[in-house]
Amino acid sequence: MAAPPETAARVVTCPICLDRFPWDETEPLEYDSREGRYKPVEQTEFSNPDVLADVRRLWYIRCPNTSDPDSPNHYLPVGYADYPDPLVIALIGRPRSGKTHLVVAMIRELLNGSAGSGLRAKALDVHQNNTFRRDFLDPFEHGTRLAGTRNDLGTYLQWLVLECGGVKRPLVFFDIAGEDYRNQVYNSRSTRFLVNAGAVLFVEDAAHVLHSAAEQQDLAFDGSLANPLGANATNEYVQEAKNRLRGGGVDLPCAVAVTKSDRLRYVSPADRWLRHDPGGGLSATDLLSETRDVYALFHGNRAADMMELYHHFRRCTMHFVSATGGAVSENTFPAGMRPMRVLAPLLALFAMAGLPVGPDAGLVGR
Ligand SMILES: Nc1nc2c(ncn2[C@@H]2O[C@H](COP(=O)(O)OP(=O)(O)O)[C@@H](O)[C@H]2O)c(=O)[nH]1
Ligand SMILES: [Mg+2]
Ligand SMILES: [Zn+2]
Repeated sequence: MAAPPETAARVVTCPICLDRFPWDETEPLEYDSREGRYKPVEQTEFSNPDVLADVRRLWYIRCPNTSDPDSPNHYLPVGYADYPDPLVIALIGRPRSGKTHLVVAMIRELLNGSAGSGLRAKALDVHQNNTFRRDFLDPFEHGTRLAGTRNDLGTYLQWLVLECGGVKRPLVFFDIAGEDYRNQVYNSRSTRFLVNAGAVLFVEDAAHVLHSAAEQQDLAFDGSLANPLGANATNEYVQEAKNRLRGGGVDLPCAVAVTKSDRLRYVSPADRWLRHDPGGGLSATDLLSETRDVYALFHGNRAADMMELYHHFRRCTMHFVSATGGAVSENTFPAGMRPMRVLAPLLALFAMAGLPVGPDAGLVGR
């Protein structure tokens, strides 16, 4: 009998180091939590395919990482090979703008079946998911302020498989210590993922937008600035990250989240949007009017870099959100975490990335 024709191995891109290599899982590894390291899998042959599928969920391969041999070892879940290439979602924003709280609130809703939106997600990287649960989800459930981001490896925060309208699409979320954008050599390891981003989520702090405008006005009154009226609230983190996106990123789906909007909950029109319940659905018309209101807030507060995002990206939506629903006191959120509208920017990004999130999907961000 003739041997089956050799099929060329699928070439994949490592989301961490961006190496491209032919997929090969003939020598899988699994994570040993007692020893804290990845070890060769002892048994890889199973007569029952269901058993194989079950144990295989826990397998990894080591990224061959030939283009940057100095970078630390890192591992990819073998589930990579079962799906199309993942959509890499990159969070961008100044330090302490609320990126980590926001992305954790978003992932939490995706994992919990995101009430009414018809989206479901499960973790693809079981070991990373355990770490994520311990470091982020559990504290979030307990109303504890999340620790600041440290990410020396430049690895992803979560790797999920999203199920949406009969389509399965893997998602990889990258959070970042905002400081990493700056004061580092160009193409630094921890921000390399930006080059491979398939969707970008810019995060800005509501209070920062208002305060910096107030400060500019103070300066204008005491006359200490030569050209106070020309002063703009710049966001160098946004500028620098944008420069790292492939081709400037103009074709990437872009959502801008004004987070900590709980601080605007008595301010019109943010108050209305925070209470807005789209019933899990997605309305391109509503998204456009919310975008207009956020844009007006940026404009009124001279947040020029944030406004410019709308013009830079071909498809862009803007949103009022709150990850926690209220302010922190003594490192805890006494009323518990009550995220507001955190899923809206994600749904918009999914729509702009071509996922079938609803009949309006093709119109979002235009
Ligand atoms: N009021 C309010 N505070 C928030 C919210 N999200 C985050 N914070 C606070 O902002 C601080 C910075 O948040 P973090 O997510 O670590 O910001 P990152 O540095 O951009 O990741 C945290 O200590 C929280 O206390 C929110 O939705 N509302
Ligand atoms: Mg952070
Ligand atoms: Zn790699």
